[in-house]
Parts: sequence; C-alpha cells; structure tokens
Amino acid sequence: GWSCPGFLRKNWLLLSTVAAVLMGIGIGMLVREYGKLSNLDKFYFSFPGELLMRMLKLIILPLIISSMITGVAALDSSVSGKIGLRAVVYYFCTTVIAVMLGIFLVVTIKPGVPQKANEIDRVGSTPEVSTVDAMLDLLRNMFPENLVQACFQQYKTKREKVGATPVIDKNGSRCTQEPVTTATTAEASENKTQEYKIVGMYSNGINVLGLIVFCLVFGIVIGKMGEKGQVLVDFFNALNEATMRIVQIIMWYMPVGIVFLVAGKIIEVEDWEIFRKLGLYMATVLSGLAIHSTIILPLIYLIIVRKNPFRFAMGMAQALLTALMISSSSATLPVTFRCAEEKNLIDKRITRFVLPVGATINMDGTALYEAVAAVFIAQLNDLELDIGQIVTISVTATAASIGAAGVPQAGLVTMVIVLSAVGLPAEDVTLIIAVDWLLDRFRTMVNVLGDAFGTGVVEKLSKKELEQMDVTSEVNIVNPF
Ligand code: DAS
Repeated sequence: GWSCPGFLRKNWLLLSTVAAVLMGIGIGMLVREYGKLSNLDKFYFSFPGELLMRMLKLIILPLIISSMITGVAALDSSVSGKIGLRAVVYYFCTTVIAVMLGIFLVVTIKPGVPQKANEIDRVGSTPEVSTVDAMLDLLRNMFPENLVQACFQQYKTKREKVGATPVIDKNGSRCTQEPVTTATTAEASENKTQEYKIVGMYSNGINVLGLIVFCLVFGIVIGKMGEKGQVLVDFFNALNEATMRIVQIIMWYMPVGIVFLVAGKIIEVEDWEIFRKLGLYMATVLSGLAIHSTIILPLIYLIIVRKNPFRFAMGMAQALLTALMISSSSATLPVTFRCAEEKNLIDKRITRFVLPVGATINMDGTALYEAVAAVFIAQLNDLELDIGQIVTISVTATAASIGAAGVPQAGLVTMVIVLSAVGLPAEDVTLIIAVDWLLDRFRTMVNVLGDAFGTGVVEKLSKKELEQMDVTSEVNIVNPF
C-alpha cells in the first residue's frame, strides 16, 4: 500500500530536485530585486551550478563508452542488428511526426506574419556554414580520424570571408577553437568563389557520434570473440559499474547545483521585453512540444506497449526535470539511464544500447523547433513558402535535428542548414537567439522523453529475442544501484 515515508524514500531525489528548482527561482528573484550584483558577482554566484555541469559532462565519456560496449556485447550480433534497426526506425518516425506537427502549427498560427524582420532586434553573430558543409561534418564525425581526439573534439567546418578578421562568437572564451586550415579544401573552394575560404577545425565537445559508431563495432566484435574476448567484456562491465556508482555520487550533489543554476539564470536575463515581441512564436513552439509529448508520443507508446504512458513518463520525471534545467540531452544521460532502469524497469540490454544512440540522434523537440523557427523566419521575411519549400524544410529539419549534438543550443546552430536550404539569410537566426535559451530547455526535455519512450517501445518489440537469449549474458550486466 501507499505509505508516506516509503514514498519519500523512493522519490527523495526527485523531490529534492523539485525543491531545488523552487528554491532557485525564489533566491534568484530575491537577489534580482535586492541584490545589486555586478556582472562579476553574477558570474561567481552561479559557480556551484557550473560545478554540477562539469561533473555531468565529466561522466559522459566513460558512461557512453562502457554502456554502449557492454550493451552491444551482451546481445548477439543478429539480435543487436534487429534491435538497432527498430530503435532507428522508431526514432526516425517520431522525428518526422514532430516536424509535421511543427509545420502544421506554424502555418496555422502564423506567428511571424504580423511582424517584420527588422522590428525584432538581432543579437549575437551567426556561424558561417552551408548545408553541404553541415551534412559532410555529420559524416566526418561518424568516422573520427583519431579516437583519442574524438573524446574531446568534434569536427566543424567554418567558412570565413576572405580577408576578414575572424570573429570570436559569444562563447568564444569558453570554447577556444584551434583553426586547422585544410589547404586542399580551402584552395578548391577559392577557385569556385572568391568570397569564402573553408576553415576545417575542431571545436571543443565530445564527438559522441564518432564514439558511438566505434563502440558499436567494438562491442559487436568482442561479443563475437568468445573466450578470447571475455576479458574485454569483463573489463567494460566493471568500468560500467564503476561509472554508475560515480553517477550515484553526482546525484547527491545535483540539488545544490540546480539551486544555483536556476537562480543564476534568473539573475542573468536582461531583456524580458523580447519575450513579448516573440511571444506568439514561443507559444507556437511550446504548444507543439506539449502536443508531441503529452498526446502523440504517449499514444504511440500506448498502442505498441499497451501500458500506461503517463506512468512511464512519471518514472522519467527526474530525467525530464534535469533536461529542463541543464538543456543538454548528453549531460542528462546518466539520469535518463537511472530512471529508465530503476523506475521503469526497462531491460538493461536495451537501455545500454538504445539510450546513448537516442541522446545523440533522436531529437523530436529540436526537429519540431527547427521547422517552426524556419517557417517563422520566412514569415518575418514576407516569403510565401510553396509546397516544395515546405517539404525541403521538413527534410532538412529532420536532418538538422539528427546532426545536432546533445548540448545546449546545438539546435540553433544546425538551424543554418534549414534556413539556407530554402534560401533564407542564415544571419536571421540572430532574430530568435534571445529567447532560445528558454525554448532550448523545453525541447531538450521532449528530446529526452522521446529517447525514453523509445526504450519502452523497442523493449516490447524485442521481447521474443530477449527471452530467447541465454541468461548468462544477462547476469553479466550488474545492477549498479
Ligand atoms: N539542447 C539540445 C539537446 O541536448 C539540442 C538542441 O539545442 O536542440 O537535446
């Protein structure tokens, strides 16, 4: 039966996170009113939050590597192929549905029609990349040329106007980028156009996609090696358990970090006025996200799994809240694992394998947002979109969401793909930057929810294979909690 202390004990983490959010909002508003903090003070103020982010990011690398390898190695390769295919098909279909929903809403609500692009202030600067560059980068990142480098750097193409001095973007100081000029590409592009040169470069951030591809292959290979591969399988199992225990420790610190993350953000925001100007646009994105996460995804889950989708979503509450607070699906991954395995009791052979992939390529929220934002910008520019352009936006928004990394505001950067595909000025993303931090939180939450429902659906569809597998591979995966 239901007992109060039992409920508290089971949900202490969730409850303390909720309390931390509320406390953060309260402290933030108080300090904002009476604090008179200088910019430097504000920076120091959110320091405990910065520490939380650092811890979560720190654990991503061992988490992804060990969970992917053990997950894949525990399945035999014919089974892992089937499960992988199911995951990818599910993720792809839900992304496409999200895009179509977004397009439908933005075309009906028309948030950009009463306004003109020049009525909204532009903030920040735009990265110069083209659709082709972005697509090629996606493939390049799948095959990193150096595995060690992939653990801390991601490939990113940058175009620079010839003769112009390079600009440091707003995150410049935090992600010091080392430009590596690839002479051949630069020369080739200079022949075509005199205006730009392509600067191949690596930006800070884990190349998760590259690592996943490698771990997938590595896991399959050691799983097939039998006796000889066993030592490696054991090694990664042990690493996985150790990582999960560290995750457990980070969880204790999480409420503290969240108080300061939330308070710091509330103190920091300067321009609330912009929220009024972009209100209808934000309402369009948010209602799309709401419909997708409370109607569409639950319905799909209900039809396939035939269990209560809202109970499942409640089980993910801790992860969803974390995503909302830190706007990064990758950094939320440790919590997503915990909720899926502990609360929703999804088979670990599924989560270990499907969740890292989901956090990297499945972004329903981002896809929906990219579609809405692109059409919104078209409306601001007085551009009547024909059906061909709508299709182009749908296709590129899907691709852009797959290409976006699970880090804060990645979707804003890959927006360039969508805009340039329909001939809209790439610098127009600066029109929506000011409110992006808020939308980012909500779309990340939907991204994480989509990944989670995916594990439930794939588990259900794979019941037969999982039951047929020998039990020895199952006991290999230890329960860390
Ligand atoms: N914040 C993202 C995520 O981690 C992606 C985005 O910017 O849309 O899911």
